[in-house]
Amino acid sequence: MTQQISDNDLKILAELEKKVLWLSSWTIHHANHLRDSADGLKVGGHQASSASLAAIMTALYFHTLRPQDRVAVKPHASPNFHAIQYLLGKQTCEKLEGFRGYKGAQSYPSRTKDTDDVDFSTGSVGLGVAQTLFSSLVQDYVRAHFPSNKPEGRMVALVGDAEMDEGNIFEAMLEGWKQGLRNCWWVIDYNRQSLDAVIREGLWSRYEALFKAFGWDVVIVKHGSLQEAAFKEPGGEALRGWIDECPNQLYSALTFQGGAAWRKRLMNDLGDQGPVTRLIDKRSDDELARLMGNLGGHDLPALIEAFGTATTHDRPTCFICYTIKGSGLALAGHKDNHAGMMTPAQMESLRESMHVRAGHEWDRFEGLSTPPDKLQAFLDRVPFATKEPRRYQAPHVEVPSELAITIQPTMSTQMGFGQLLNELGRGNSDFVKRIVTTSPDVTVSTNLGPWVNRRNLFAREKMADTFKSERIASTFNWEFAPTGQHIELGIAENNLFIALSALGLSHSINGERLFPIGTLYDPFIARGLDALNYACYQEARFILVATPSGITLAGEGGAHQSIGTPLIGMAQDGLAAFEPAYVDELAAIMAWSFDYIQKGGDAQPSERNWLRDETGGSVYLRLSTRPVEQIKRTIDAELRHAIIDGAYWMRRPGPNCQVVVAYTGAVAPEAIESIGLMAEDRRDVGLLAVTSADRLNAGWTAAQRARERGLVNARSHIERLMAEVPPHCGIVTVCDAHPATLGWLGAIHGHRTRGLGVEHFGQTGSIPDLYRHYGIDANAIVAAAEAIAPGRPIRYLKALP
Ligand SMILES: Cc1ncc(C[n+]2csc(CCOP(=O)(O)OP(=O)(O)O)c2C)c(N)n1
Ligand SMILES: [Mg+2]
Repeated sequence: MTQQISDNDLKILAELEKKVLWLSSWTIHHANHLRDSADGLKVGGHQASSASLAAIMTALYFHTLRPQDRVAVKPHASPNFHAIQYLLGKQTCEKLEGFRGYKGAQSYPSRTKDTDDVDFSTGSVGLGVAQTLFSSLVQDYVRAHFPSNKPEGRMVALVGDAEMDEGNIFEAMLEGWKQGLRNCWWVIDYNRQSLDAVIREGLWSRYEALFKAFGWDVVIVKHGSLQEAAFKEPGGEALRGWIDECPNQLYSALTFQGGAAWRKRLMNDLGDQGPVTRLIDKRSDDELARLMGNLGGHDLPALIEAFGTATTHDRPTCFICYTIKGSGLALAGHKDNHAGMMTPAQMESLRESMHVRAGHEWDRFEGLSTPPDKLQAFLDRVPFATKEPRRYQAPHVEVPSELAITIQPTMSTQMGFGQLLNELGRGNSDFVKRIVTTSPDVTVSTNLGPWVNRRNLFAREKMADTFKSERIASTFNWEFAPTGQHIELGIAENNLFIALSALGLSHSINGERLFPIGTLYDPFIARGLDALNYACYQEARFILVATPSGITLAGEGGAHQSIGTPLIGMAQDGLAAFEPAYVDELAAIMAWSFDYIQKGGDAQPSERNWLRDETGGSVYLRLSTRPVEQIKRTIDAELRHAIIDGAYWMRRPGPNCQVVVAYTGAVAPEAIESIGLMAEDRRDVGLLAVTSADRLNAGWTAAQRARERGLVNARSHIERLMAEVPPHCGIVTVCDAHPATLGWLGAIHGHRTRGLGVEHFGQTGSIPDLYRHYGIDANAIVAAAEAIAPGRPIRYLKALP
C-alpha cells in the first residue's frame, strides 16, 4: 500500500505497536493491582484511551516524527508515551513501575515533572492542542527575527475527539488562520467516545467543514488495509456501505461483544446467500473481529501513508483517524470503558496472547518474534530518537539594571508601563530585540501603543497601514512586518495565555530567548485562568501586565472590576505578583523581572528573602489607570531590594507606635491621607508600602518552614519589617481587592489586624464615590484604626456612610 516503508520495517513496527499496547496496559495494571497503594486510588481513564492511540503513536514516534518536531500527547495516552520512550531508552523501568506514584512517571505527560523529554504538558484537555498551534506561530516569529539553519519543526497534537468540545481549540484555530499558521498537525483520535459515553453521530463532517473553513487540509483515515482489501472482494462494497452507515453506539457495542456478535449482525443485515455471505463466512470469528476492528487509526500502513503524504508540504493538517477506544483490550468499545480497568484474569490472557512470560513483563523485547538485535538496530535508526538534546538552552541575555523613564508629577502605573516600554523601544540592544509584546485587542487601551509605533506588528508578510499611506492622521501606526515585535491577537484571553506559554518556552524549544510581555484587563485574567496556570506549569517565562484593575476602574462597573486577582497572584505557582503604587517602583520591578524570567534550575531559596529568586518564574504586574501624585526620590539599592522583596516602610513606625497602615497599589493616596488624619491622636503611626503581597507571603512561609527544619536564623523580609512594630499596635490593611490579600499580615507577630478591601461586585461611580462605598477611603482607614488600636477618639473621623 505504501512506498515509504519496507515490509520488514512495517513488520517491526507492528511488533512495536503490540509492545506499546502491552507496556502501557501493564504499567497501568501494575499501578492498580501490584504496587502498594496506601490510598487505594486506582488509575481510571487511561487504559482504554491509551489503547485507542497505540497504532497512531507507534507510526508517529517510530517512523514519521523527526527530532525537530514537538508533540502534545492527549492526556490519557501518557502511558503510551512513557512506554515509547522506554523502548527508545529514554525512560526507566523504575519510573514506569512508579507510574502515578511518588516521583514516578506522571499520569499526564509533564514537561516539568517527567524526565523523559515531554515536549508539551497536557492534562487540562484542549490546552495542549492550542499550544502546538501557538508554538508553530512562535517558531515562525523566531525564524523571522533570528535566522537559523535549524530545520523547521512540526508541532503535532494528538487530540481526543471529545477534547474537540473545548472552545479554546476553536479560538486558537481562528487566530491560526489570521496569522498564517504552518507546520502544525492535529491528529484526532476519532474513537467516538468521551469520558461519559458515546458521542454524537457524524461529528467528523462538522470537523472537516470547520478545519477547511480555517484553511487546514483534512485527511480522513477511516479504513485500515484489511478493510480496504475486503472491500475489493466480491460483496465488499456492501460491507463498506454498512460500515459507513453504522451508528457509533452499535459499532462500539459490537466491537465489545466480538466476532460472533459481528457475524450475527452482519448476516442479519447483509446476508445474501451470495458474495457478501461468502465474504463473512470465509472468516473465523477472530478474523471477522480483526477485520471490523481494522479502522484506519489502528492500521499502520494507512497511517504511515496519510502522515507521509502530508510531510510534503507545510500546510496545517488535521487527520481524523477512526479508532476504537480500548482497541486490542477486553474493554474495547464498551461505552463505560473510560475508567475501565482490566481485571487480573483479563490481564493474564492479554499477557499470554502477547507471549510475555510471567516475571518478564517489563522486558523490552519479550514476546516479539523479531530477534532483539534487529529490533535494537531498528530503534537506533528511529529519526525522532536522536542522541542530541531536543531541549535547547539559550544564553543569558544582558538586561539593564535600571530602566530609563521621565516620571511626571502625577501619573498612573499604566502610563508608567507605556512609557517604560516606549523608552525601551528606542534602543537596539540584543535584549530589546528579544522583547515581544502581545495583547488580545487591548494593545492601545493598555498603553502598548507607543511601543508598537516604534517596533511594528509582526506578520510573515509586510502589510502597510492604509491610514498612514492615505495620510489620514492617527495616533497609531498599524504596520505589519516580519521584523515587527508585537503580536496582535483577537479578543480571546485563552489565546493570550497560550501565546505567552509558547513565546515563554522559546528558549527551550527554539533556542532563542524571548522576553514576552502580554497585556490584558485585570478582570479578564479569570477568562484565561486555566491557560495561565498551564503556562506556569510548563515553566514558560513571561511578564503579564494586567490593567486597569480593581474598583479603581470606577465608572466601568462590576463587570470590568477585579476583586480576587491579587489572590490569584499569590496562589498561582510560578508567578510572582506585584502591585506597585508608584512608577519608580514599577521601573525597578520591571528591570528585575527581565532578569528573573531568564532564571532556571533547582537552586535553594536565597537566605536574604527566602524566595525562589535563583530559580526564576514569570511575573504578573497588577497596574492601574488612576493618576497618582508621584514621590520625588532616588531609589537606592536598599529600597530597590525592598521593593522587589515586597514592602518597605514609607513611614517607619516609632517606638510608641499604636497603628500601622499597610497598603498596596492604587489606594496609596488614601493610606497617606489617613496617616495625616490620625497624626494628632495616634503616636508614631507607621505606613507600610506593599509592592508584592505575594512575595511577602511566600517568603514568610518559606522562612517558617526553614526554621521548622532547623535553620533557626531564617527570617523573611516581612518578618524583619514587622519586628519593629510593638506588640500592642493595631494594623489596618487596605487594598483595592479582596481584603485577604493583606489581612494575613497580623499573623506574622500576632498583631490585631483589620483588613479593608472589596468583597462585592462594583458599582459605577467616581473613585471617591466607590472608595467611600466600599470602605477603602481615608476615613474608613481611620475608622478601622480607631476601632482596633488603643488611644483616644480620632478627631478627624467622620461618621461612616
Ligand atoms: C479541562 C478538562 N475537563 C475535564 C477533564 C476530564 N476528562 C479527561 S479525559 C475526558 C474525556 C476525553 O475524551 P476524549 O478526548 O474523546 O479521549 P478518549 O477518552 O476517547 O481517549 C475528560 C472529560 C479534563 N482532563 N480536562
Ligand atoms: Mg474519544
